[in-house]
Amino acid sequence: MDDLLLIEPVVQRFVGRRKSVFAEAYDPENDDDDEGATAIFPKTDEQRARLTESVKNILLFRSLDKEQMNQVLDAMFEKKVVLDEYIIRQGDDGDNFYVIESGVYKAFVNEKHIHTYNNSGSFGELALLYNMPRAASIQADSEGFLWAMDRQTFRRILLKSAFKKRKMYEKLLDSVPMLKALQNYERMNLADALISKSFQKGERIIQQGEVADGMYFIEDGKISIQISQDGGEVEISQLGTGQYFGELALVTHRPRAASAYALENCKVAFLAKDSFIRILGSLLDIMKNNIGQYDEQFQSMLLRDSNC
Ligand code: 1OR
Ligand code: 1OR
Repeated sequence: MDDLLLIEPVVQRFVGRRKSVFAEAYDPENDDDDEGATAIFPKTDEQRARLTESVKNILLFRSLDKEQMNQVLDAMFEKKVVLDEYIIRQGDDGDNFYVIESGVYKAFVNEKHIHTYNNSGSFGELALLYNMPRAASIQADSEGFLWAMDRQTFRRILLKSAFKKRKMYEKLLDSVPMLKALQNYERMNLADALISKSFQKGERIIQQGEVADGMYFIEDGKISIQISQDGGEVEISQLGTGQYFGELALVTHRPRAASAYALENCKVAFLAKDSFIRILGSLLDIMKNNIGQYDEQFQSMLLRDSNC
């Protein structure tokens, strides 16, 4: 019973829908849990190659520089996993962060299956980032190999950069209506994946007809969407802060349907195609619905123009 009382508030924080977990009073700058020397685990070339491959797509590592990345690679150690083994138990203190090299792992909150990791990804970051008990249990559904990093090293290398990024995108992600449908945990992963880009007034961000590499959320500034017509380009819409563009080609698997220009100096957050598929997959229906409205908007635009 005592255990349950301990676990509930934690789970609530990360599984609740609309409550922001970014707005933590917790300040990593005032946390001295990140002191101490980093353990180094020597690796063969073959091990290092496997590890490098496993961490390639870990979103939390995206903001690390080369030196920090090397520290991460040095500090990780291999862990063999047997079928049905519990790697993490909900409510425990956090010891390690794990990156999956191989194997299938299931996540449970209060015994309810909430997620399956299939031979890729990572888990165990929440308890270490927020200094809280484990929010979920993770059990192996096959044999496998994990790469682990101890709590001190994780916090020393990753805490500040991860926090900075999650905080930075808090306002933006809160301002995009479509993203309200994401769970808090998914929104945090999205923050890890975003990359800020700036464009000067007049600069082209997307060119009609090109292959898509990702989509954009507007942090600040105005964007003009234009389509080619009679050898020139005509504006079909303008977008501002909190709106997004460049999702259409990713959803339809077709070339860019329009071009996008910065109408003033703009700041946008870019979400690469691979992260889009992983994180926003659950929003595909909402996006398709919004895309359906492009046609209606266009038709009413034509009608308006012909009435002028
Ligand atoms: P941790 O250190 O709390 C358990 O240990 C880990 O399970 C946790 O870090 C995450 O890495 C991982 N909500 C919370 N934690 C999750 C979730 C999750 N999925 C995986 N973990 N949700 C699933 C969202 C698809 C929300 C549950 C409703
Ligand atoms: P994309 O990946 O095709 C161009 O790259 C982006 O412009 C597109 O995703 C949308 O995000 C955005 N038709 C097509 N794309 C549009 C439209 C649009 N509006 C914004 N985009 N129409 C606008 C109607 C007002 C219909 C025109 C035929």
